[in-house]
Amino acid sequence: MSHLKLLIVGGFLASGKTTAIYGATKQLKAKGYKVGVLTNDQGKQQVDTGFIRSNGIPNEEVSGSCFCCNFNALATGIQNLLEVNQPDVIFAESVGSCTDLAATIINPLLTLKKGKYDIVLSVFADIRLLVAFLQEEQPVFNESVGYIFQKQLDEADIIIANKTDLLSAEELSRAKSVISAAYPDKSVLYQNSLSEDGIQNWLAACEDYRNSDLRQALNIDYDKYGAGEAELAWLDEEVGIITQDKNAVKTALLLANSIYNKIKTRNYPIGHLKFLLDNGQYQTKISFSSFDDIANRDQYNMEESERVVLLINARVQTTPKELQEIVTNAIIETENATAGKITEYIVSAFKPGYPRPTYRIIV
Ligand SMILES: Nc1nc2c(ncn2[C@@H]2O[C@H](COP(=O)(O)OP(=O)(O)O)[C@@H](O)[C@H]2O)c(=O)[nH]1
Ligand SMILES: [Mg+2]
Repeated sequence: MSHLKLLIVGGFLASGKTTAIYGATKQLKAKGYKVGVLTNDQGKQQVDTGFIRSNGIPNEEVSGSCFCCNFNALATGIQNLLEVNQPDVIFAESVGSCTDLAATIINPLLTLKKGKYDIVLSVFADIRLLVAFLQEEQPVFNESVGYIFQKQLDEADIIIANKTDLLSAEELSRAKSVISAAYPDKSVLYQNSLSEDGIQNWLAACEDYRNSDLRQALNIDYDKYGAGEAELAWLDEEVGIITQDKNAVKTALLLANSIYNKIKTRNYPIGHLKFLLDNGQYQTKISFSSFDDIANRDQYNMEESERVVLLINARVQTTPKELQEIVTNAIIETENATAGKITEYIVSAFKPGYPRPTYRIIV
């Protein structure tokens, strides 16, 4: 790699951005490259940041705002990674409900730091959600959320139709014809981000991509975009679980499942529902989405313990109040069912504000 690559990784909630970044950092490190990851969320306690750091990857976090609405924190994060670790490749994962990155991130970076690095915007989409969206099937999310999903893909340098392993060969071939017909001029990768080959292929596509020009800005209605953002309530919460008979991990998993089941029962579409489970020695990430009936756990070997801390990040199409009530009720029920003691430490439930980017550079 001749000079710094800044790989901006966008795309909808739970599309697989962090998974792909993690896989890519492993491959790059094995080849002797230095990497850094910028994580970002509007909440303050981020599962992704915990996950990246627990894997020993140099990290800077932008919290409390998306990259575009706090461009200076993004620029500082990049600078800090450069000064401390001199990475060859920096991955910057944007908030899953964020779009207009070409005009608000890439163009300002290219304008301020002319020629210093190559930028590639990869936009991930869960292939199942993408096909459902393009075929105008019963939408999973409401129209303004769908608007964000569409705008994200429209501005991609490279589209990653991800999680191909979850389709049969026949479904995949149908999906490919629907997607390529919708994006005839885009470079589209059909990817399984859990496989080394998939990640290798993505890195090769990013390496080959050369475009140092300012990007074409999206034609976007910020009122509609802001409405979509506000549809998805946010909850960040840290809970402590203490048990007497060493089954805090099991209790935490029961709690995670109970929260998921309560949201599902109410038919609230899930943007993401993810947990970072920490038993004092190890951390493991657990994710749910609207499609999955079972949780995806990124590691399965967590040892039982008397106490654990569970960090919860939820983005769900409902009100913050209801989301908070669901979690509180799940905690009470889990406590009653297990005799564990569950304490809510830090809770924050909100709707993101109107997106007001620091810069918007249009060509
Ligand atoms: N089967 C499958 N699961 C995936 C793939 N990529 C990501 N996932 C899972 O999708 C969930 C959300 O992934 P994550 O990387 O957190 O998504 P993000 O919100 O876009 O960063 C996790 O449970 C991942 O293990 C993939 O290619 N195939
Ligand atoms: Mg992520």
